[in-house]
Amino acid sequence: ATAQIGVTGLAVMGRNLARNLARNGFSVAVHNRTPARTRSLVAEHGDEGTFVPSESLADFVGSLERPRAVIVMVKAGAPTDAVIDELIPLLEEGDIVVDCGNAHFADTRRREEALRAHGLHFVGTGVSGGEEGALRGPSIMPGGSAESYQKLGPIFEKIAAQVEGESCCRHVGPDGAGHFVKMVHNGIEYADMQLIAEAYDLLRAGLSATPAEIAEIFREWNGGELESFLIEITADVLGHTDAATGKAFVDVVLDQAEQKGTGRWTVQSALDLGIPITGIAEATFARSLSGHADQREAARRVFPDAGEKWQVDDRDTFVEDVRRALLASKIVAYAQGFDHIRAGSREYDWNIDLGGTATIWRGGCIIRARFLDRIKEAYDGEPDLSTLLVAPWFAERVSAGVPAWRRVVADAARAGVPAPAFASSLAYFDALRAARLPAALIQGLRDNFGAHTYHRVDRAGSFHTLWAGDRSEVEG
Ligand code: NBP
Repeated sequence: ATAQIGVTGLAVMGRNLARNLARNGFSVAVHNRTPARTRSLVAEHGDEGTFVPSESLADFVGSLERPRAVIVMVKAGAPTDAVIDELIPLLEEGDIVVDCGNAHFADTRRREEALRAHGLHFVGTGVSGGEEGALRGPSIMPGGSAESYQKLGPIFEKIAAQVEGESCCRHVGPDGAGHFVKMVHNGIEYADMQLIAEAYDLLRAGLSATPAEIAEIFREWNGGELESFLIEITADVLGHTDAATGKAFVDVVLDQAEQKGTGRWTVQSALDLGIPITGIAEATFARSLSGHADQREAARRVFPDAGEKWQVDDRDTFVEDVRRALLASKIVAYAQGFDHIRAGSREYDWNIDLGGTATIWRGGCIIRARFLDRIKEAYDGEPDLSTLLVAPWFAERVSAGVPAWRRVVADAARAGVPAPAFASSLAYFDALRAARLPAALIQGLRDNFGAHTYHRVDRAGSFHTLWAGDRSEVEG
């Protein structure tokens, strides 16, 4: 046995992860169901490090040092279960199975429990950054036992992206914690992209600007507080010209956003936990809406555009307003995402370090951004922070942005430009800070039709009004 770690599943992600391990000096056992992939990896990249190829799973397992660490990088779902079932009889107590696929955290919890019964560690690990990340340094979110992390930590922390000398990998928490955090990461990515798309749409409508002109605005924004990978590539995509037609690339792409389902998972989980992640939900629904071409066509016919042109008065003020509204809405989306992680951590006893999570996302992943440093500072400074919105750095930006935020949302509504994530983030902010919410009326209605009772502001206890009787109040 000579290999320190193994990878089974050598499609694009597994192949690149194995290469990353080898390039970092780790000896890597490699295996794939179809051996041709294993052979081509070794033939094309064998000189990058030490690969120990095997054509059977038994030989692969036999080539690993104990305790064995096997990374499974196959299609999520049934293929992952099939590979795990094949591995179990080949492994021995204390060995570690790492699932780096995009698994749902509930599946990870189930698998962890099943493998624990066999004396094996199961480590559901979120890996973000796509193909390039897997090869050059992804953001890595490992769950599973602390014991398994003793073996995996030094390896994963080395192959992960590094930002200012700090690794974008750290142990997230037990069983499904890693995949849960990866799921919320993807949800935040949905919100971030929707907000960027709305900002672009508003700039385009309000300024009658071309995509190339808007690319310039994003390039400028990337030099400031909004600096992030997504803002950077937005400038790139908006500035791109379609070779076939000579038109702006963004104008020749069908305007129907697709999804693989992690946004939906995030929203479903948030509903279960009772956490209002309105930004992520709006973003997920906005993608769904864009795909309903028939309904859009029907609505367009019945409610045609009035044809009035929207032209903002002052270009620079408007651009700055949109920037501030984008930053404030983005802060809301991250605040909600971190609330969701905290709720999951409490529900499943994961004890997740929120500031540490922000550190993992500073590099390697799609939502890498300058302001993640501020999130880390906020939670490190006050681990029980009630919401990121009230942490000083964020509170300042939100307060300073409120007038702009209101103008942008109002302008969008007047001009008929849909800005669901901007509007809903502002509504969330206003609801959080409201002295009184109309929830009191909802409680009254519930008591009226269903005797569901209510609490009073002036006395402890539950109460019910005899709505159909003499309207006197009784203890509920
Ligand atoms: P795929 O998701 O396309 O899966 C292909 C791999 O699964 C091949 O190695 C294939 O073997 C293997 N496989 C299948 Br399918 N069924 C199998 C079975 N029953 N037994 C054994 N092996 C089986 O690969 P990918 O695109 O590299 O993605 C791998 C994982 O990483 C997925 O979970 C994916 O969701 C995730 N992912 C993450 C990111 C990211 O940015 N984090 C990006 C892309 C993918 P074969 O060669 O014999 O058919």
